[in-house]
Amino acid sequence: MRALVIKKQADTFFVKLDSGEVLPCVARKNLKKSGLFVGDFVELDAANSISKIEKRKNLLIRPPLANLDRMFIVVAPVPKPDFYTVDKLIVFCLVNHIEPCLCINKSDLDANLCKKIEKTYKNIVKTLIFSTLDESVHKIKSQISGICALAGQSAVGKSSIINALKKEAVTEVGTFSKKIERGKQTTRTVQLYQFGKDNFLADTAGFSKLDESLLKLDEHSLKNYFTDFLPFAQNCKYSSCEHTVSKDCAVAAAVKEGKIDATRYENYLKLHQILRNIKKY
Ligand SMILES: Nc1nc2c(ncn2[C@@H]2O[C@H](COP(=O)(O)OP(=O)(O)OP(=O)(O)O)[C@@H](O)[C@H]2O)c(=O)[nH]1
Ligand SMILES: [Mg+2]
Ligand SMILES: [Zn+2]
Repeated sequence: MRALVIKKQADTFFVKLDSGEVLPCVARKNLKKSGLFVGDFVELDAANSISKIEKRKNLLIRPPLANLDRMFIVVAPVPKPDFYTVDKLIVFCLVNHIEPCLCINKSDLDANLCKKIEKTYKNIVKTLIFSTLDESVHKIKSQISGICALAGQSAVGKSSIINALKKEAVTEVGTFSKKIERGKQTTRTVQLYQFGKDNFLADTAGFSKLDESLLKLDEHSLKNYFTDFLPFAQNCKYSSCEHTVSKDCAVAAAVKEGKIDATRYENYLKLHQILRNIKKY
């Protein structure tokens, strides 16, 4: 029988069957060793033990989560937006076949700044503007497709989004005693909340300080993941141009003309430099 791991608690894996039923299961020893993660699609044997893991689309380490389809990258007017983190997360998504969606939260605080952020990013990723303080937060619901997770710097409102939508989650998995819940918090378990039949949102506080080494990318290919540079890059004098020096570079020229966002370009240069240095060691 096929199932999806939606929560892990000590040695117990909570799996959702196609019927919608949620079962607590154990995994065969060999699987436990090689690793079994929330987001894994698995096979159950006759005794309801997990006997097989399906091939993964991707696997994230921090937070541990398999088969992520979509990432909601959250920013807000407060705390001051960290666009380096945003741009890095977008690259991370594209490299790992995850669809990025930029969520601009706390629109109640500064609607103009939210619109400005939207203008910069709307041709790069899907963008949503909302506030968790009113109904607009529900815009995110129709975007929850497959296995999704929230990402972004601390205090942008990721947990608030989960809390605003939680009422509508189909399954809130497991009712554990308060004591057990408290004991588990230190291990920072990942949990999938279900919205509709096959759509899930992970409640996690990870990703915010994603390590550049996790991009698993060499600096030469970074330019391909800044999709807003591509139309200009065709006019660089050399097709191998990595847009790091302004001579003969149409991307650098487009930045000067205000056709490419200057902060994005700075973030590109910073990331390019860091990836180049990582490779040396
Ligand atoms: N004004 C306003 N405040 C908000 C909104 N959403 C969240 N907040 C507040 O922002 C603060 C941080 O929210 P959290 O949901 O804890 O942020 P987080 O992203 O989960 O933070 P970490 O768990 O540290 O990564 C809280 O004080 C929330 O009440 C919003 O739409 N408008
Ligand atoms: Mg939180
Ligand atoms: Zn160039």
